[in-house]
Amino acid sequence: MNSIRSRSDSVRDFVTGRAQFIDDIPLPAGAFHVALGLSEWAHATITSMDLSPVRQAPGVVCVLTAEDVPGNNRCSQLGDDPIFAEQIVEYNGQCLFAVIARSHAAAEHAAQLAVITATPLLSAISIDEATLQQNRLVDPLTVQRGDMSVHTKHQVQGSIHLGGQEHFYMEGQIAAALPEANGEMRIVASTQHPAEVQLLVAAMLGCDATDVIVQCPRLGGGFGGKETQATQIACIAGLAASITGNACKLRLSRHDDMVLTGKRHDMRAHYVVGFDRDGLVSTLRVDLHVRCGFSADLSVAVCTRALLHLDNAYYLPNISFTAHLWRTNTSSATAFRGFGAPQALLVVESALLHVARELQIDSVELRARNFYRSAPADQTPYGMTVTDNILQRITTELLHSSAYTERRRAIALMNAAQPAIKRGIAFCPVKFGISFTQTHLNQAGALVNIYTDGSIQVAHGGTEMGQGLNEKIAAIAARAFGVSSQRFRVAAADTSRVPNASPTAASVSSDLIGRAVENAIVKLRERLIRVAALHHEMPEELCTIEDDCLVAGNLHVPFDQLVRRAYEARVSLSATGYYTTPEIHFDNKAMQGQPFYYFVYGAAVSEVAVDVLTGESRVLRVDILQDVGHSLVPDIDRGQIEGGFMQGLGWLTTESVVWSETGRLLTDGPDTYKIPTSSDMPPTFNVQLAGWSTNKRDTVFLSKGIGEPPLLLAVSVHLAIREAIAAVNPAGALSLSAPASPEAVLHALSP
Ligand code: MTE
Ligand code: LUZ
Ligand code: MOS
Repeated sequence: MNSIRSRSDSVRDFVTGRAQFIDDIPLPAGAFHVALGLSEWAHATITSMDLSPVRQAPGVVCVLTAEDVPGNNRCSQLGDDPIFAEQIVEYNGQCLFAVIARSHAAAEHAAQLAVITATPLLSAISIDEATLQQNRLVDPLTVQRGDMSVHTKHQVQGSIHLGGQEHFYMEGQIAAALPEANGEMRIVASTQHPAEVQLLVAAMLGCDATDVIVQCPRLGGGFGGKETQATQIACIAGLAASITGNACKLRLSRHDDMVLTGKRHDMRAHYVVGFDRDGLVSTLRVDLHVRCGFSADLSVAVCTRALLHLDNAYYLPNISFTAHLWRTNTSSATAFRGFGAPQALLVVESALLHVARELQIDSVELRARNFYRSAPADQTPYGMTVTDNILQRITTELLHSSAYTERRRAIALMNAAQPAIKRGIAFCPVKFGISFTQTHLNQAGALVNIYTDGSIQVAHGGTEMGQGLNEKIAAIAARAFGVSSQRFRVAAADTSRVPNASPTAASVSSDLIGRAVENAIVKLRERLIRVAALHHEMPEELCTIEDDCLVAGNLHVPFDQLVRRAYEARVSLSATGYYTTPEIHFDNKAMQGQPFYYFVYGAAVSEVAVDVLTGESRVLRVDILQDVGHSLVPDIDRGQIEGGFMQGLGWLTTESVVWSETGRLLTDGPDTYKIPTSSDMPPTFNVQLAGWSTNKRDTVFLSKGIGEPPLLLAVSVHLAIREAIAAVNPAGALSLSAPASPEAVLHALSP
């Protein structure tokens, strides 16, 4: 069979440049293009908006503002994200109006011609300003356990600043809207959450969800940046199409994408850690001060996941973790791979580094002493028992395969002899919780259709963004059915095929969707076997499907024939599947429960060289040992580990998000914002899957989610840079901020 498969075909298409993204899809002749007019004030009352120069510009069809929205002028379920700002603008870059024109260039040109006046209001750009103004988004979130007043022999404290991160997906935010002859509005969008786009486009148009169909063929990367914030783009394209009755496309320029949409949450963190002579941590207090931007978006969920990862791999008997969510006049910080957990990890690992330095204990030894162990040292601060910890074995194997101890010794000698270039080596373990912490999101549906030629279509509500979901789903479907993966075509996400899907996020998609697809396939398999058993007068227990055949005793019937027989016997060849994660529950107020179905574990050892004269650093070697349970598709998992690590490396070394004091984003293009390139890959990069690992939970073929956890491994690089700095200035190394830019490194080096 020669059907198109998901990844095998995508890979070829990516490499040859033939893969179609939304901007490549031909639109009906005469389609219009949309561009946005953005605020230049961080916080202001708009006093006048003269759009006549925009309307009169060549090629312009019309201009849209809040007044043109027939329904709800909101693009978030919480309701605090206007599609178009009304009287007040809340950040520099916020959308004020949209221009519809006959060409993309005409729309972009006209969008610059508005004459707007405004009266500035008091603004809070930085976390410090928001703190001074007590500009809280919500009350602080806290997780607490034990007694923080217990006496500890030693105590140290410190502060660290962690920067944000721009998603820099290759395909920027884009949506096309096509009014259908029957009155439906079809939206083709680069979104991780088609179902939410459907709901909010319908609310915006003042129609029902059944009147809107959202499709997502693929994304050229999402990384969390299209979990909620693709919705505004789709709403504006939908409004333009509804008002003009014509197909309309909105593709943001990279500049507009960067200033309009939110990024990873940056934070200022403070820790106080109490410990005994052996380095066993007894108390840990952490305060996270978080820049959330102008609206709530996913900030509460992000901060919740941050608090639930401040323990990382360690049993910390007495803790008090607080997140302060500050509202600022900047774009609304949003989901980004790891969802608060990477920030939390850097904070707790900084605290442990501090303890190791204070006691002069090797930091690997110190970490291992504090690992989760057997009861009662298997209790997380949020009341969940860690039952699947494999970090001891991962640590032992990785230290051995990376020759950590020998290299550490050699580096100490090298540093003593070398004044200008200092090396550092560091180990970092990662434990990452899998499941949405909003328990209700842990559900998925699927639709499996067998056609009478024996080919099979699998539809699900997830989106393919390069993480290889569709290839994994095809592999799961083939295994569950007992037929070859060549038979399957995994359909593009479409809200009219599988409704009410959760966002493709939290690394759970292969778990949830895989099980939903399996559930549908079990039904179809049973039906086919019943048909065969009746036909061949065999007991059902003796019939099975394997290797593309029905097998019953000595009988082998090709799958196509079996399907044909079932069709003639008038048996349905279509089934839906559904899955919800069992056992999990979480009380978001008390911050207690079992929010995660299981944990994914991994560890990295990274070695860096730091030029103490320029502050530049370079990663020389990285060794990773990563748990993926039973890998569904090892090549994909390896790609996720390498890619996730590199994305984390960028966050912690070269990527700086900088706003001016007046709230203008200064890093608004690739010239000022530096993501890693292929030349930043560590020259030695050893990635091993822990092939012996399994999943103690009943996940699909005992696999584990892998999309986000490897990003956290890059914390080892930040720790290694601090080890190198410590060879010059031990105290400065502790407070190195992230990213470890040359400026930050020089600052940490200076006494
Ligand atoms: N990999 C690629 N190539 N592109 C992406 O956009 N997103 C990441 C991760 N890996 C992403 C990626 C994020 S943020 C998540 S949550 C997961 O993929 C989502 O997909 P999954 O649930 O199938 O793992
Ligand atoms: N999105 C979300 C996420 O809504 N809830 C989560 O818990 C989550 N975790 C990771 C990434 N995205
Ligand atoms: Mo990923 S941050 O859950 O989209």
